[in-house]
Amino acid sequence: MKFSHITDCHLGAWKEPEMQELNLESFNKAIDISIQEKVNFVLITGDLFDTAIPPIEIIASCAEKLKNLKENNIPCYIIAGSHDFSASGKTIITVLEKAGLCINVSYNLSDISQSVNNKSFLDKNYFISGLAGKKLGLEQKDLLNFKEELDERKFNILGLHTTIKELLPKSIINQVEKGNIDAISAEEILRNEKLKKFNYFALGHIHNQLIKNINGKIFAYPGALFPNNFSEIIENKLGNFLIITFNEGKDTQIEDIKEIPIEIKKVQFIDIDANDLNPSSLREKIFQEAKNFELEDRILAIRIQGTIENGKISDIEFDEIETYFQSRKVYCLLKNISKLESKEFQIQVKESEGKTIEEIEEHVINSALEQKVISLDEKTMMNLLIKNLDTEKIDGETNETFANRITNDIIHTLNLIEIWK
Ligand SMILES: [Mn+2]
Repeated sequence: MKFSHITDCHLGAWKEPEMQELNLESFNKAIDISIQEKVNFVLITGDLFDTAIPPIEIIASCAEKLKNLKENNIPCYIIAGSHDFSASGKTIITVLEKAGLCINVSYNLSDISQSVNNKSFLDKNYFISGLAGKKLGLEQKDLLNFKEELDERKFNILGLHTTIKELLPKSIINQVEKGNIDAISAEEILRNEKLKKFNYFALGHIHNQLIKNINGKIFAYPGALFPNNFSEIIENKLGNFLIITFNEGKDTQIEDIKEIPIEIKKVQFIDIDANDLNPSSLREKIFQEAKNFELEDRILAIRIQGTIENGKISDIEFDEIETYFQSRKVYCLLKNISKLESKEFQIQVKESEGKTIEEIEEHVINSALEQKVISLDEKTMMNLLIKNLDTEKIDGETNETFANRITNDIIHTLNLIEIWK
């Protein structure tokens, strides 16, 4: 028998429509490959969606694809992750499940016994249970409370959406040991008499592909199905999932783990050092560097970092840069300027050191007045607004009255009473 292990699709995550489209396409492709490969079932180990209630068009696209699986009689098992899980239990996965498009095998820690009694597995050669990931990871002690008896004649799979210590790189394991990162220990899981009867630990949450045999059991993160942000685009470039083959019958074990990369678009990464440049020489440098690459129909990820010598970040003509790349026919331009600074800004920050918030506010308003960006009247009004907004809820005040009080104060300050009526 074989199954697809897919995780961290994060459908709906990207704000760029082009990237959102690729994200959906990657899911469609993974399902198409699973059908072609005639897998017996699909298991999604969390974060299918980026939020518990995603936009309608995202749900619709996903539901349409899950229907393909159903038409091919391939069950789709799912556990909720940390993104599509909500504490109140309100997740769109419930809707998909009620429509018969998937089977949620993740249980609350209190009713995990339900999983062993799940009728979906009565006549099957395999059994799946899982725990939903929570916003802050799941509790190791709750997991270790697993008390159900597994049928060892079956291939038993445990889906977990969490961080497993032993799979992390050494540098991060140190952080776990210092207590800076929460993680669950695989060795501890395997010391538990009940849990060690699972054959395959189907993991999600970590977006890199990490697979390890620990004491004869496989712990596997397939890697995210689609890169989820700028750094994943430049580091991972593409998404992945796994197809696992296991034998049936008495001596059930894994025969093969196949890594399936999903590449829909090529990615070109350009790293620009902005040190000692000004907004216009920076723009020229970007154009110069870009000449070296084939960009048509590619995702272009540009990272600009460093400190520009003169001018402000806002003086960089990003519109013009975008127009240039449109003419080069890039599929989508992603730019990261989170580590780009200007000398001017650094001086401002230095000047603010050791000052109180009020002093900084006064300084900013006064220099705006000096540069004639605002008038004296506007300065007076700004000070009043700052005062209006610098308030907190009074004991016993409801949200509604609190909001009304602030709104009324501002209407008076801005002289809007006539208009407001
Ligand atoms: Mn995730």
